[in-house]
Amino acid sequence: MWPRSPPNHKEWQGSGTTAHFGDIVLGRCYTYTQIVRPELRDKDCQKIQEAFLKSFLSKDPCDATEQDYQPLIELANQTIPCNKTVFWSKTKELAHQYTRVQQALFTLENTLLGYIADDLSWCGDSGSSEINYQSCPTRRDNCSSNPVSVFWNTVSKRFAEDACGVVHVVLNGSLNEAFDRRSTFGRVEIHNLHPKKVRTLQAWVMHDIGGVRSDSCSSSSIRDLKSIISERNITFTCQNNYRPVRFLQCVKNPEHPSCTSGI
Ligand code: C8R
Repeated sequence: MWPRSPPNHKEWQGSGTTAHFGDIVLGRCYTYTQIVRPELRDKDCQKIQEAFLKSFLSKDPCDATEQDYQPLIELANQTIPCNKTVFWSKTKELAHQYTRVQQALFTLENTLLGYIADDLSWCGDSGSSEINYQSCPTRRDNCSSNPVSVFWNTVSKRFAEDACGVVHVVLNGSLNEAFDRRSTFGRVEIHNLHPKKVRTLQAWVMHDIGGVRSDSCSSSSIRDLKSIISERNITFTCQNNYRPVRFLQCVKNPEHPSCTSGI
């Protein structure tokens, strides 16, 4: 019998912590605070790395909580100017391409915490102080309160609470439902916008070039979104294929009819 699990035993269905997790966190923190947004150069990346590790090490990876991330969130806190917040749902790449060009705009991954954690996986174990590089729980097969899901729920909530002025969302009009109540955007973010601070939510429903045009501003899923937002006393506006974002899609498909004539 093994005293604990054998070294290669996979306890969970998801992939394990990203290799070199601690170094990546530290490196991304320095890149962001020294190069991407030097106005944050005084942040303490060593402390941020330590707080990130502490948030999940020696803990049950099916029992992560919002509180686990509070010290990290406080160390990494950052003010996003009004009118500059961009949410997205099923349009991650396109939304990021847009904020890369419009550098004054911020998705969550354009903030320090989102930048550090994007595409990483992490978890620990209640019976050991080690990082689990073998496997981590998934929401689908294991438990919803896993460290990665709880992290994105917590920081998405905070990102939405902090938003002010006119805020934007990039939605995918090539899906059956451009707005999905079960997504982080539909489940967490829209319910945490503060009506006293947020005047308008502007939705941009983007259709893949050459893809199907399943959903648009006049569809039932967007009417759903409009009614949730209006009930919260926030103004809702919607545009199909918002031109500045459409131009980015056209870079890859310059000859497509929708890119050559007036789009
Ligand atoms: N947001 C949520 N999830 C995020 C994320 C982020 O910024 N960044 C990453 N990498 N992830 P989706 P959604 C991961 O279904 O559910 C914020 C998480 O593992 O296309 O509506 C952001 O502010 C998560 O499970 O979109 C944005 O506005 C998937 O990617 C929404 O929430 C979510 O991908 C997007 O969340």
